[in-house]
Amino acid sequence: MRTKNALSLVLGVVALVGWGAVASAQSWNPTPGGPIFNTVRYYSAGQTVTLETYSLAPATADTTLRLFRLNITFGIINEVAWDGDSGTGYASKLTWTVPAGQSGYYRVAVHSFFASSAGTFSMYETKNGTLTGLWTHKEFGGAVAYVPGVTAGDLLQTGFQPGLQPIDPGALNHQLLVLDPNLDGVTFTAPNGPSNTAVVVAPSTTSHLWVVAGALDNVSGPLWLFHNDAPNMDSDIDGLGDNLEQAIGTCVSQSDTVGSPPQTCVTRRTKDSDLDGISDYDELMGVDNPGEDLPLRRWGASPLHKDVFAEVDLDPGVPAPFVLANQWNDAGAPNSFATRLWEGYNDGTATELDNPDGIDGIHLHFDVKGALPNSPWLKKGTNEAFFFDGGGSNTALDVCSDYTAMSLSRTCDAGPPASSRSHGSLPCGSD
Ligand SMILES: [Ca+2]
Ligand SMILES: [Ca+2]
Ligand SMILES: [Ca+2]
Ligand SMILES: [Ca+2]
Repeated sequence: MRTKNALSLVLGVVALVGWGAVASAQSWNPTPGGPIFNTVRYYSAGQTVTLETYSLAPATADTTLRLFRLNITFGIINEVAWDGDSGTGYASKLTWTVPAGQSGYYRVAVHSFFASSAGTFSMYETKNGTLTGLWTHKEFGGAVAYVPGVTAGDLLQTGFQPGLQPIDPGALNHQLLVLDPNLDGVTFTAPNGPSNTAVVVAPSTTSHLWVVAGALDNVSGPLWLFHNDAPNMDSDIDGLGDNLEQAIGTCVSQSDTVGSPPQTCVTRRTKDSDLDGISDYDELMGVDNPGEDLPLRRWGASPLHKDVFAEVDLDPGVPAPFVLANQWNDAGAPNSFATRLWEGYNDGTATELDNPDGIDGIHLHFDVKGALPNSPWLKKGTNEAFFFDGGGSNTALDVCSDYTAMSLSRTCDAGPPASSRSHGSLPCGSD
């Protein structure tokens, strides 16, 4: 019951290569088209379990059905059965008898290999012929990447679609299902990484793995999958593996070069290839400190281009906040504060600014979350890389009070009581 699916997978990979989704051997840009549906069930030894999908829609929808035995922590999984097309049409059906001693929790997963075969399905479950479960009109999706040359310990981790243009923000809340060369499932994870990305540690060294990426929300857009070899080879100890950095063009080590014309990385901090003060890792994977979850790539950061992130806070002392609000309008609003600032930062050439990607200007990104509450004029617009919700902006008064309460040493330049802090050069801000 596996042959049809294996065949469609091979054909699909040919199609993947054909439309260029395989960007390199270290990164891929799949569009999941939906979530990897999964649910946990309890099965008892001796029971014969049947699961079958049906009523697939649209006509191109093609389920793959998998059954995993869970360990007590629901983490490490062992696939006990899977099926591609044994149901009606492209639907799936499997029957499995629980062996002696294997009573316990099992995960049932339904996915596609390509966005083009995602859709909705219904499914029933029987135990010894008695109907015990029914799911109707559930979404499923998933897109596959072929990951060659995997060493045990390597990280397979998702990232966001870069938000450099007014575009679909891409898939959010990522899932990863890892399959071995025989297409057997070896591990599955719901969002477990920074900003609800997904990270899987390769369990063993192998010629290749198949990785199915899913997305719980905002399913229309793509995500990125990175094969990060850092745990095995990271010469500059920045959290990005040598092979990954080689592929994306950032500094691998001090003997490396970056940009065009090539410049030696000796004069650069190899952990910060574009010398903008944000590390290569943070620009690609985001910041994941306690209480600080910053998907910088989604907000437009590039490890090969200078970026400035500015938090916009409201000074409650301004007598007419709406005047200020009117100045923080959407990108491109003529002569607004935001646009004038953006134009100033966008002035220099790539050579003058030493941007490794060869693109002029410094990219300026504004965190405007809550800076101007209830303002009818403030809009984030469609370009999240210009205006984004970093979750940290506020009125300057509140933020400074927070810092005082938290006994942090960072100085503030606004808000009472003045006696409790010095007037420093840093503006108030929580991120
Ligand atoms: Ca590195
Ligand atoms: Ca680096
Ligand atoms: Ca940087
Ligand atoms: Ca940058």
